Amino acid sequence: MPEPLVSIVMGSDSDWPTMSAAGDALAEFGVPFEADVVSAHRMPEDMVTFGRQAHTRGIRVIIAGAGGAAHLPGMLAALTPLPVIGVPVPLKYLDGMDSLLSIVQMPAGVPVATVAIGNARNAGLLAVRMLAAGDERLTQRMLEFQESLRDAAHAKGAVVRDA
Ligand code: RP5
Repeated sequence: MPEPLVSIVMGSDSDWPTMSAAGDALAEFGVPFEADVVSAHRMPEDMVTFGRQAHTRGIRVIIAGAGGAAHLPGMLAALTPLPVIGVPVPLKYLDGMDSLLSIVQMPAGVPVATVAIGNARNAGLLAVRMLAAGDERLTQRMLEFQESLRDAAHAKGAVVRDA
């Protein structure tokens, strides 16, 4: 098994139905990843250890998802030199707005690249783009993927035009 380049972490296993889409996107591009629960509130010491060590293990990008008082992405951004992509996980109440605002409003100097509420697929694709900078093979695959999006949009346009 190749060593993981991306780490997908989340506050609870209940976040996995949302977060698994990030893993699916990485798998589509052949990017090795790991996935685990690292709760900022329930296992803070483990979170600190993970955040401090991730870059020493060869991880290049962290994708962190959490719901509600979603402190995990921001705390990890404070601990690691790696880019952190935050995924606001929608819960039963507030439609994920609480998660979004918890993740997106970071102070200057501690960035978290925040994707839309529940959009873990975009987190995976953004991680691929980060890794593609400096990787010609991955850049080519991303260009092909973007072409497929364009072709699909054209095909939908044709359905509308012919209606
Ligand atoms: C957050 O609390 C987790 O990220 C999860 O979204 C939420 C609920 O967790 P569980 O009670 O389902 O474990 O920290």
